Amino acid sequence: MVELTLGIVKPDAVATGKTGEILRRYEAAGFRIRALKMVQLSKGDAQRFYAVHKERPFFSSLTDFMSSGPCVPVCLEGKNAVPRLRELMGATDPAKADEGTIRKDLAESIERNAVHGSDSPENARIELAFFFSGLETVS
Ligand code: FUP
Repeated sequence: MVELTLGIVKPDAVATGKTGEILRRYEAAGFRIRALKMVQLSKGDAQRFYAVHKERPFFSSLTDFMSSGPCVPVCLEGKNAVPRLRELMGATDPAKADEGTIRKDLAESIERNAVHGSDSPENARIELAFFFSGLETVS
């Protein structure tokens, strides 16, 4: 099934000049880019985006990091896009990620882990709406 998902090139990867390489990998894996921008989240934006983690011990540090510099949210289209993007990203902790995944090759740590990808089609819809209006998404 062709579906949409949200990828984010996170602030660590933008700051270290890996945006182009990550976008290249999305396209090389067969995803079509349907929307793209660069934004800097406020602390409050990051808290809203990661609200599901608000009780976790890493919430404060995670939301500081996510608001520390610009990030690049991307709307990606493809067959089974949600699970396929998760595969391409690798495990949350880059030390545990499979060879050849974005996080294995390009991420620094479990927190500064280079990319985000929605974990379900329902969350993809919510997260895409967080970053993009209908007008910003091409068909
Ligand atoms: P993922 O879906 O792989 O991005 O991972 P989670 O939704 O479990 O976690 C969201 C983000 O919280 C991760 F990308 C990084 C951060 N995190 C930590 O900083 N420490 C942890 O122990 C777990 C997650």
